[in-house]
Amino acid sequence: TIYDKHKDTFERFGITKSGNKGVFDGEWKGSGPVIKSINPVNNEVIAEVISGNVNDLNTALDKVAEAQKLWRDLPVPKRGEVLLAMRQTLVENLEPLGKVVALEMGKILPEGIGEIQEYIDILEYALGLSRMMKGSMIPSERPGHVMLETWNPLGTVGVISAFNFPVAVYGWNSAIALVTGNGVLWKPSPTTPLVSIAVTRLIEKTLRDHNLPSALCSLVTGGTEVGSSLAADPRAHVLSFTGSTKVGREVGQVVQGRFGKSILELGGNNAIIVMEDCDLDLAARAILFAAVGTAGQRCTTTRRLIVHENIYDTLIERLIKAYGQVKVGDPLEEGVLCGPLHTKAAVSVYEETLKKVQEQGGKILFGGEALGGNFVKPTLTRVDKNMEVIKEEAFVPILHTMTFKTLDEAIAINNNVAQGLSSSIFTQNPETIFKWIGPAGSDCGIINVNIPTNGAEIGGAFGGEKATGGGRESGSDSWKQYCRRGTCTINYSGALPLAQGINFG
Ligand code: UN1
Repeated sequence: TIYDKHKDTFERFGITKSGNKGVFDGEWKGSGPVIKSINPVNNEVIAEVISGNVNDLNTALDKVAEAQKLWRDLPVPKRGEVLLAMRQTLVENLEPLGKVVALEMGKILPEGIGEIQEYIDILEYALGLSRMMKGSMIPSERPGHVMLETWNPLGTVGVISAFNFPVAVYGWNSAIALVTGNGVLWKPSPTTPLVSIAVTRLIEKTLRDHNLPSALCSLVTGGTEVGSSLAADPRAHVLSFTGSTKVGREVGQVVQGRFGKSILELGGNNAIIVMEDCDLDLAARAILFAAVGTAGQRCTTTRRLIVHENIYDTLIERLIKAYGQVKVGDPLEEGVLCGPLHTKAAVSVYEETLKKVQEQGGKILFGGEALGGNFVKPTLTRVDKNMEVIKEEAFVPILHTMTFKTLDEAIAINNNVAQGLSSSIFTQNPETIFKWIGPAGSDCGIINVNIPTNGAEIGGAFGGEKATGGGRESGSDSWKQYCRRGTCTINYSGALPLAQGINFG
């Protein structure tokens, strides 16, 4: 079996074939239904996990809150030291963890490892932040007064993550939540429980080694019931949700309804614009990674290709050649660039999307076949910019191509979808670049030039506008969302001058 074949890797993280406990709140437990982790290569069960239920969640939320009371009092650089130790553990487990991601999610091994690397990177970022998380002093209009801005933890950050980045998204959220002094409650995708157990075990050990309550980073695997309860629970002061726009809209409203703070990372419908003056070779290589990487299952995957009409034929010819060389297969096999789709259901999405393309008058230029099991052939279509099918996000490796005549038209096409996550333009012209990143340019949260739409670094704020939800995670000043901002006005004058010069009695 697949478990036996990779027994050493699983045993390293204490994962057995059955009876794994899917809840951690300082202790390993689980009283919910048994869930199966399935290998997308052949849909064989890898291992079984006893997931959590709403009761488990209830207890865990209390445990996190208790642990956070200790954690919040640690000087921030001391928190940084703990994050540094977490980083070390991940470095030591980089490859085996990446392998568990590949086995359970289905992405190729280099991308599985890359995802752990993202977690390592954000821990380094958070370590730096632990020495730089400064507030500010603001000039007061009153004599003998000082105004300060302080940043304190909010309490508990609930993280609901998706199957496609089962580790990195937790990494971004937990590293920043921890350095800012919060506790974390993680509800991973029900289809990737093993890697969340593996990661939690490593974090548990690090916290214990530092004599800290390990419930600080708790885990409750489970389904919709657990997710909905977490969203509705006022003990989750921040709720960071990654998933579909449909579910995200509900989650956002529930969290808003209790005046919690939500960070939403929802669907994308990312485009690349290819200008006539670009380096075509570079563009073709970038497009291949952007559209085929992770079998089209990144929220940042390029789904629409907007090409200047004069170079369309040349570029498509190159892409067809490049697509022809993509090896589809077992994600652990060397040389394979495109693994299986995560679930069998995604194969239907692939087929239905292509059916719609044809019904709406589009054509398939390359691919278009399901290859059995969860495997599909990465596909290029020719569409018209007004077709309905290209307005939806299909989480599969289909790239819709279309032409444009002017830059304004290309930008309008880029912006003419509900989603607003990532975008990129290929050009060598500075005027084009600055228009693209300016007020009349891309309306996305991520606005690239001469690189793919996917594969963002952790240093910037990650997230998007419109139906993507508006949240920003990872670098830049995203950490502020995990904090309670205090505006403090301190009077040391001995008198009581009121603001705005008001005279009161
Ligand atoms: C996601 O697909 O949910 O920019 C996250 C990227 C990765 C993160 C993707 N760093 O493609």
